[in-house]
Amino acid sequence: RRTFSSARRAKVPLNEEWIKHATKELKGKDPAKELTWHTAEGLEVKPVYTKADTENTPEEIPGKFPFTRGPYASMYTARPWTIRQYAGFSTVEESNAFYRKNLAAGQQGLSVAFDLATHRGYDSDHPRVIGDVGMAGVAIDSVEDMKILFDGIPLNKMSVSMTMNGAVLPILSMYIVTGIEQGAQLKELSGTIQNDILKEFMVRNTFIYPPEPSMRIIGDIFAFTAKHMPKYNSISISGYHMQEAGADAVLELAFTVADGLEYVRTGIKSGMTVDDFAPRLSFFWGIGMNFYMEIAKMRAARRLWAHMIQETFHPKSQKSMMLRTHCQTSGWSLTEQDPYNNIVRTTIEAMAAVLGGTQSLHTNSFDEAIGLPTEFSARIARNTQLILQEEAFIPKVADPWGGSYMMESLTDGIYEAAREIVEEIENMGGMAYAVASGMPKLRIEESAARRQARIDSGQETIVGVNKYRLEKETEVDVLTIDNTKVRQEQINRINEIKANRDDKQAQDALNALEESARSGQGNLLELSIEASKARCTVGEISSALEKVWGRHEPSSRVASGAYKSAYGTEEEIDKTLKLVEVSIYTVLLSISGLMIYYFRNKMTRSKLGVNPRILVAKCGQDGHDRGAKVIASAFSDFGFDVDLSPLFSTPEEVARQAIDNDVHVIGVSSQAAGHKTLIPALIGELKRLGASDKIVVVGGVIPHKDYQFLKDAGVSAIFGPGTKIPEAAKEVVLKIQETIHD
Ligand code: 3CP
Repeated sequence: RRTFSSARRAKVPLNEEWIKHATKELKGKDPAKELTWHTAEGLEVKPVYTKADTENTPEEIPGKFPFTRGPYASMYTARPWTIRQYAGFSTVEESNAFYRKNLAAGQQGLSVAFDLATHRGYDSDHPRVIGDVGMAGVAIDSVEDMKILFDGIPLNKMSVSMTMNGAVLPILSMYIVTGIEQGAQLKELSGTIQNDILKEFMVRNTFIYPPEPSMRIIGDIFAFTAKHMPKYNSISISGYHMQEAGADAVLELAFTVADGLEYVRTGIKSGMTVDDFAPRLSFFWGIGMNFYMEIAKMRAARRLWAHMIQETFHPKSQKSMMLRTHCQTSGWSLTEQDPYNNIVRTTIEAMAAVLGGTQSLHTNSFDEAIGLPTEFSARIARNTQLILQEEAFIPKVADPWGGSYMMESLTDGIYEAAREIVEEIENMGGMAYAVASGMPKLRIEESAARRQARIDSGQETIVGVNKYRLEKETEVDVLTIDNTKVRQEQINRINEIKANRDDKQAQDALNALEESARSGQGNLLELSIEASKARCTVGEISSALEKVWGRHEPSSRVASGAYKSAYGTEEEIDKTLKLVEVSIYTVLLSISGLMIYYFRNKMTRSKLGVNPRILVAKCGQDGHDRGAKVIASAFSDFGFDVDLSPLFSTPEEVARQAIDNDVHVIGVSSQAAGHKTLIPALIGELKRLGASDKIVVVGGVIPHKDYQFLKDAGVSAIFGPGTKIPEAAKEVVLKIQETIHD
């Protein structure tokens, strides 16, 4: 059982008079005991709040330090949040058409999603990215691609956000060169680059280089944009991905603020004062289904950031302490089952983001747990925001929750709990040290496993998944991408660019980058701009630096014990484990009779040894590993021997690991739409190596229409989102038994 410090307990006891009334209503039961709720963060939420709860709450107004009530005084009453939908579809031509259509239909800012090959600094012709090109976003190889992406979209007027971290230098420089070649001035370019590498090492995994040189890149970007691009937000310090990876609200807030403090130190180290660049730091939160907590988190975040910056760096400008943020509704909260429910979920989450005072918002499409969004689902997602903005009169009041007994108490509670963790990290020496120690990653993984156990055990309800499940699910359309075609088109364009550029100019620019990486001299963004002008590709710019710094190799650990401890009592988990045995018994008994069961079971044990072995694998450049980590953790709690494949393995490498580790099962987790290319390649390689007896099961975001394709390719079982892990474990054990008998 977890224990929390006193910061998470309610400060003021329940109102005495209310207790009397409630006790009567509950027919004598103690309402404090019966009705007090503990959130996933361990925060105590009372059934009622009264004036006594806010006695110590200071009087605050929006637009004034510490900005709890919002960064701007007038907030949405003067200017509503920016409707900024995150999108990118395979090719630059399709993405450009989509952006233009959406802007015409009411979207107000752009947000570019890149494919995973681009994120990891590979050109589309690289052999490691065969299954990734154009799958989860747009493929960009050179400035020529970027120019088509923004064709007809004037970059001196439109603010553009780009989610890019690993390959931030080539991508940001290509955007800048596109702006220049469109005729814009640098000082006119407005938008945001994600550029948040620390959280990549913790959760999102699209890093390229090791931490130290990665932080130098950030310092160089801060310095360049502070000097030349005053309207540009140089970073989007992101908690979103932590929440997606399983962090609760307190962890998300604390780790993000701690990341922010580390970035401020990075900027100061590269020669600036805090006021030179801190006003252009921006934030990014994930907004899940815990409505009150999410609003309180956003209010507490602004207060915590303002206090920490003031106390640590003593800025002169108020703007240096003002937290502005983008929000995205939670992708993880979307369900594959009864998917139209996701429209409702997204609306609730969008309301929390808005009532929490976001500056910019992406609302998810309802079909994102099944596949890539269609034009129809994207329209509903955008209209959700338009309706909140233009029909519901929500923007008419700044911070409407201000003064609520409950909301102010919850804001204080989250502030204190998060501040404790921020201070713990600062005392370790800051987030760079904490990340190197693995502490934040492990805490997030434990939190993810605990949350999954709360859901699997029914402590948390998900309508249509663990309660009120439909007997028959409706099929919904999802977008299909012909990855082979996209890849070939990209390769043709790379060849054309290389054939037509001045090779010496390109080589000189790459040499200058390599030299700067080696010597530590010069500004890497400035040099990347020269390389992009010379038509060097994303892959070339990335490898010029990789030659000096190498590629970062992540290590994988399994957070065992967390699933089991949150599932319930030891007895319950033992019951689940027994269930596995009983179910094997029942199935085998019914098909083959007692003797055969006895025989099989004995045989299985002697062949399996003590524990079944599974390799939990990610293939290709898909670094979304929450699912893989939760499965690894839970299966290990169920008694499996679990190996985790290194991230970014090719199908061939996964096959080799499975043979070397002598596993019975390979469980591939796929979140980035690469399954139709990567899984058949894995099974083909197993066959080639004479290891066809290895069972392949797949989990993650797999559209139903692809199930048969995967089964025909040799996949034994597919576990979609919402599968209860004990049931998956049961099925996997059965599959192992079957194979061994066959
Ligand atoms: C705003 N302004 C106002 C008011 N409100 N002026 C007067 N009164 C008001 N009430 C002004 C601001 O000062 C600003 O001008 C301008 O209007 C725009 O407002 P803003 O608040 O800066 O809004 P915006 O430009 O939309 O910028 C929002 C932030 C930015 C700051 C958060 O960083 C941003 O857009 N971030 C988006 C990040 C993003 O899209 N990420 C996608 C992640 P000045 O500029 O002149 O001051 S997608 C990841 C998905 C998962 C994955 O990774 O795979």
